[in-house]
Amino acid sequence: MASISQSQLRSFKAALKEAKKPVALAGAGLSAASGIPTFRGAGGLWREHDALSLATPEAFSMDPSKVWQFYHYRRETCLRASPNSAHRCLAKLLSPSQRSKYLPSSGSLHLITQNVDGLSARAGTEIGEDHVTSGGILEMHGSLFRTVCTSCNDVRPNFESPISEGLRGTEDPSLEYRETPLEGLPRCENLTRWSRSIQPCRGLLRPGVVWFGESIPALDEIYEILEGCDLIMVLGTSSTVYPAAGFAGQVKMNGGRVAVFNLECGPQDRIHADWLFQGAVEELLPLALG
Ligand code: BJW
Ligand code: ZN
Repeated sequence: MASISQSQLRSFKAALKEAKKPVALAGAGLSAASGIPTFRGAGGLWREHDALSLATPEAFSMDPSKVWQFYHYRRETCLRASPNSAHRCLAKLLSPSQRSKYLPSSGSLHLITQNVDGLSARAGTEIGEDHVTSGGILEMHGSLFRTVCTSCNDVRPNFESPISEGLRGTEDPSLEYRETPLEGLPRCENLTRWSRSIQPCRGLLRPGVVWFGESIPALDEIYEILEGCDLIMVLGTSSTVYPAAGFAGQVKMNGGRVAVFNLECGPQDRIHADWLFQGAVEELLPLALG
């Protein structure tokens, strides 16, 4: 059970209640209690592979079968998982009908999540279209439940289980790895004109996530959200992956305050934190919101 100083708790709550532009930045630790493995902790391995070594465009072009089986396994895990108490707390802060208990009456929260698991949205808050003005959830590293066609660039939501027939059954890592032939991997259904007929594109799909070395599509929007942010809650992230790892420092530099909630706080956290709540976020956040 997390132990938490009552005076720290009171001062954080008071600051949140006065925050003009609060932001929450979430990482894998937010979903750990839902059974979703983090990247850098125990569980950051899939079969014998470091999860991070599969999260690159190079890994996908070298071995699309392996990378798709890794993402198929994660999609299936997430589809079976449920949001935890930390997701539900954030959903209350995001909800127009409940947020006034925790935020100033005119205030709204922006949740910038690095997670691709869709659990924050499933906790009750829709992913907004206009994040900058209305608050809401921004999935900065994309989503497991979106695909992008490598031929025609079509982007669409996809919650199919399994995502393709060729991947059916491969989500069980205790079974021996068998390569899925390219034609059995997820293929694009986008209708495309081929000379006189209209047919599905059939290009190879990729997961709609942001891999290392790729740009963050919503970065301008994020910087707009961070501008004028006077309180950022940093929740369950190792703060080792940029640009997200720089957000707390940026808020601090602009005169804002930083509250860190993490099982194991790292050096980045200690530099910036005005409040350092060490423990499980699914226990700490309900205490902090009371
Ligand atoms: C709990 C808990 C509980 C556990 N309660 N806590 C500047 C300097 C150096 C390098 C770069 C730089 N700018 C960009 C780069 C390159 C690169 C980068 O940052 N590399 C670093 C390794 C140094 N960044 C990029 O390439 C980004 N693109 C970019 O910046 O484009 C422009 C550019 C490109 C190249 C050069 C320069 C500029 C893109 C980054 C994309 C990251 N993608 C991934 C995969 C997404 C898809 C997928 O899920 O498969 O995103 S990698 C992975 O890391 C994933 C995560 O979102 C991300 C962050 O991980 P997170 O969430 O912090 O998880 P963990 O596991 O690290 O930590 C868990 C934490 O939870 C721990 O602290 C635990 O203690 C805690 N915890 N249980 C509370 N119950
Ligand atoms: Zn296509």
